[in-house]
Amino acid sequence: QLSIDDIRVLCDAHSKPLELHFQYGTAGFRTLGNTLDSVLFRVGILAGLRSKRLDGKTIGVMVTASHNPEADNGVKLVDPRGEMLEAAWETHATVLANASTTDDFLHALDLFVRNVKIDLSKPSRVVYARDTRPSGVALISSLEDGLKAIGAEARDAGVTTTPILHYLVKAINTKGTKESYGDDSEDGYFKKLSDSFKKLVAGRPKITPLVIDCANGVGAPIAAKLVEYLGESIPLILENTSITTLGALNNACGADFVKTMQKLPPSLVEVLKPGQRACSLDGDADRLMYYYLDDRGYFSMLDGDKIAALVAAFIVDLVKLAGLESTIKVGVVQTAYANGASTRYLAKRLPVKCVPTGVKHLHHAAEHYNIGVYFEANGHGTVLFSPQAQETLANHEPSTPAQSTALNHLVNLTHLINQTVGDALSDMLLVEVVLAHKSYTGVEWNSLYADLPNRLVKVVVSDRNAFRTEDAERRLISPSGLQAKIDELVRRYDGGRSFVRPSGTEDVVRVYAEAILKTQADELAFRVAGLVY
Ligand code: 16G
Ligand code: ZN
Repeated sequence: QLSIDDIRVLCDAHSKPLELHFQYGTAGFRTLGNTLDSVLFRVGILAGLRSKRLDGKTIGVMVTASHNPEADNGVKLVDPRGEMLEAAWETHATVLANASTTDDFLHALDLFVRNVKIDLSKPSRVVYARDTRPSGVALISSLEDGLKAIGAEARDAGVTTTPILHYLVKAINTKGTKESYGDDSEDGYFKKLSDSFKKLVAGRPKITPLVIDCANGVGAPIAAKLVEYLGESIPLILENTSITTLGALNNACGADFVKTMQKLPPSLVEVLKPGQRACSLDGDADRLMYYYLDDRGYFSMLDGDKIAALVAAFIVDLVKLAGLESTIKVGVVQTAYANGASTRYLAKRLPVKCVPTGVKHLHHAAEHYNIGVYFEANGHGTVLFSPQAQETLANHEPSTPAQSTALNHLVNLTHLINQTVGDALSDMLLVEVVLAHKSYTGVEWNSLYADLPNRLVKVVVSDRNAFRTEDAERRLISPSGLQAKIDELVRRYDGGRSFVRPSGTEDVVRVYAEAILKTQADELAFRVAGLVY
């Protein structure tokens, strides 16, 4: 039973800084790590209540700020099926985080418990983890106080990646059922990935060494463990593994650096050889960027769009080969940031849908297909197999050896892919499987289509909320008249496309433009930015 006195005492010890306002946004709560003590305590209570509301199912809590600078930190909740927190609770989280005093908080809590009809006598279970950020240690202990205050049964998953935490949540909640997602341990995760990977590349030519930029984050120790499980099946060279060097995390390395700078992390200049593949993880290992140096040493980047193109085309082919073309429909989900050339490439092969930015939008749209492939250009993405698709794969009787092989590959892909959320390490192995099957080097993969030159700029405006969009953020509905002016500009550029949207994570408006020529894409972006400003 809930003891208000216990909560009060602990809450007093985690008081909210008066001047700060917190918001549960697309990436949970995220701001400077040393301001988040009260938020973590309250999130502990909220996670316990969410579990009670869902009849004692296990809820996940991840402490991370992903690709952000080292001083930032954040926290997000994971629902029982391993998915992002239900949207309505994002609002509850924001309200509770902003109650200014202990009394206000207890009052808000009481109101919330009654409104949402939470039966406090139900059990509550929470599993939590953090990335390698120095502020994480203290934040975890604030979280633990919150879990203690609500009487939750707590399980510490230690220092691990965001996708492993999502995996654990799903594995715990499906344990002992026929939907079992795997053993609910890191070991279970590594075994699941490495066993399916080995089956998928069996009989293929030896894979050439792959360099992994671990962003000096949690991907480093986790990739090091994965290496042990993968054995000889793929040679991995781990770089940027300094997780205890202050200031190193995401600094001039990692997936976000590569995507925004469109260049090699300086730390890899001496490491990467012409022709060799490399990839970068971000600070919590849920984003992935590939790249290589060509024979002349020029850098080429293979982003989330290129991964989507590679993977979707491979899966479509396997479904055909397995004789399941008419029963299993494959589709792709992208955002407005997807390079126009990738959309054209994909749309020739399968249905493509565009949704607003943010993993929850992509994930939900992908659930509408039998097999849904979703990737953001920034490298976050995964593939979802619907329950019916998995059932079909399990029960289909192949009529030829070729069908049987394709069917096996598809089944193994359902194990290799972390279907709960984008997972850089799982996605990396997926890419390696496709490259091995196609006998592609980075060059051949890159030539599936040529990226249209593009430019992203951010504009500081007095009120970003004045910018409202429609059509999956591709058009503005306000400020009035602005979209017509953008259209008028875009018409003057060969292959021109541009859109403006308010950021969900920073107090800015983002302008994206692409055109046939690099100079034109730059010019279009800056002229549209001029309209916005
Ligand atoms: C968040 C989103 C990411 C999106 C980014 C856009 C999740 C887990 N993360 O990091 O998917 O690409 O925001 O940021 O949903 P922006 O709104 O500032 O452009
Ligand atoms: Zn991340």
